Amino acid sequence: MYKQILFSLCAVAFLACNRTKTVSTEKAETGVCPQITNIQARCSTSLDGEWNYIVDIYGAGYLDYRRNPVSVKNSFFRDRGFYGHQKELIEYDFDAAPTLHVPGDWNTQKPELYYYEGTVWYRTLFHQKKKPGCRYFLYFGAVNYEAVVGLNGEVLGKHTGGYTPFNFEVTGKLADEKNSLVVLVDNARRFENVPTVNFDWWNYGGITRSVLLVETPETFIRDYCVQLKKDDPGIISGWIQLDGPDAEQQVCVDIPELEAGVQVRTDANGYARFEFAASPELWSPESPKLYSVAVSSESDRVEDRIGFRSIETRGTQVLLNGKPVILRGVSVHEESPFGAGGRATNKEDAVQTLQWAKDMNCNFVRLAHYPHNETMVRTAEEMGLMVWSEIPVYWTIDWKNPETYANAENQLVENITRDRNRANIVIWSVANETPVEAEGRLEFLSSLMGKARSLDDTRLVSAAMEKKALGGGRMTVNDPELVKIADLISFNQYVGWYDGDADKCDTITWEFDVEKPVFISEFGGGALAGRHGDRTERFTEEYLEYLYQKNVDMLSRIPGFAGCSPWILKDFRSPRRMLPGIQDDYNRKGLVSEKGVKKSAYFVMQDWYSSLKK
Ligand code: GCB
Repeated sequence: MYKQILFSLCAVAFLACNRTKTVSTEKAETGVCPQITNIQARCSTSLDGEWNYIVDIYGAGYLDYRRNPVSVKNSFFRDRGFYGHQKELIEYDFDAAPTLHVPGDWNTQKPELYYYEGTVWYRTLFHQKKKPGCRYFLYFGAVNYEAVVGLNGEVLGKHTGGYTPFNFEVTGKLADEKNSLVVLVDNARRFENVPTVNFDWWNYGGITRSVLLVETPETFIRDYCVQLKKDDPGIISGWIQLDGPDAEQQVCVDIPELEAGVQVRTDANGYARFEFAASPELWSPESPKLYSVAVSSESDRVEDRIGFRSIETRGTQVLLNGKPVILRGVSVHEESPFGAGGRATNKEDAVQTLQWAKDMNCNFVRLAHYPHNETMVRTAEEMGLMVWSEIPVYWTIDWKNPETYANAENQLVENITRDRNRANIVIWSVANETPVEAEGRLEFLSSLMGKARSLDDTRLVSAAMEKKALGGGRMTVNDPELVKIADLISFNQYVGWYDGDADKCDTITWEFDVEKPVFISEFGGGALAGRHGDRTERFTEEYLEYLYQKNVDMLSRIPGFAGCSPWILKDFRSPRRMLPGIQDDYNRKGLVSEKGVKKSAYFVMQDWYSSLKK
């Protein structure tokens, strides 16, 4: 469907970034320009707030009655509105339409949209005083799942993938007075998408993260990488990428607190590598030290807070800053911790969620099953939590479809581009519980791992795999080929829930024929907070507590055990979970309920992690 509208609506739109012959190379087929990193440090105007919306189940805003695409001027991108032009036949009006808050999902803002999946038009109006010599970009933190973006009646392009940022250049497209920004959002699930049609979380639709109008100089610092050099903790190294006509410039990196820095010259592509000697205090969960880092060019300057650390494996150990560390983790979905549910969007959401993890004695969170918002990652970094960062290659992906691969890889690239300067990210994960026997899967996943490493060879790369019974109570990971290329033997196991009862844990011995750290990326079971009974009765707190005790005993016996991230910190919405009176659209595997009540199993983990700290 989008192909149709894009071909007809966007014919002229994809020149978005071509106003000057610059080193900016937009993805021509989508109109999206290369991602601007560290967006919160840029000069920008927030476009968050109340946006008018129109639910468009039949696609009437862009298709005619034969389902042929209408012209842009007859589509809702035009934002013409009946009440201003009552002599014309116009059957929509954004001014008179109700509003949704941006950022936010539509499902939890409007009861009538709770289960809605499909297309919704969003519109906001804004004014911007344009400064001569400046460039302007519209930046979206994330829109689930597809977004076609129009400004002042012109379609700028399309972005696919619900959890990563994207931006369009709008220099020369801003009006002097009022600007109309229209976004057509579609969260319909499709087989070829990433994730595909089947997943165990709520398909929250909408403009789920903040929208900014960003102002930059003509030539600006679009991206950079500043980190400890791999295998040399006495050197800080990285690169800078400029964007604009004045590509060759003097650029500097300066860390005043360390009295260290460097000056280099960018090449004709606006790119320069650098390295310089420095002895930073290293970032760690115990001491999450971040430094103010200034990156400047002749025409631009941007500041960041950056930490320095190393992460590697040696045999069955994970080494943080050269020392063995056990990853005391928990898995987390991006949902608000404050009862109302819906997508988590802000700092308060992040602090509350991560504080539950800290109070459980965690030093690590698995941000499942897709890239979480940047504030979440940065808050975890400030609070001393290492992060497993993941893209939504989940379950039964369309492995042999090249477009599906390109989409997955694009989400990976956008995720790494946004977060490569975050010291707390220690693992890039490319998939979760994918079927080992599926044709094309191994090529798909090994290409993704290769891509992650080509973009960033300083972190670990893995995936959440599955387990396999070998007979006689012996168990192992079921993915020998992927284990060979991953840095960890990381897999989900549900002994005591999907596989037998909790006592089964006592009967199992784990064995692995590769010497790598073993990370249990999920285990757990369901309980409704406040529901009590015998420890053999499912969905009671007693069952869950016992399951955790037995799992903890079992995990402690795993040879090469390097950590775990039980499933999951908080009960989360999922339409797969329909048991009335207990689930009611919630996956109940949280250690904390959706209302913030800690279940007794939470304290099992808290005690165990406390003992592992010593
Ligand atoms: C899993 C999935 C996770 C599910 C969980 C469950 O293995 O990775 O997304 O939510 O199991 O609750 O069944």
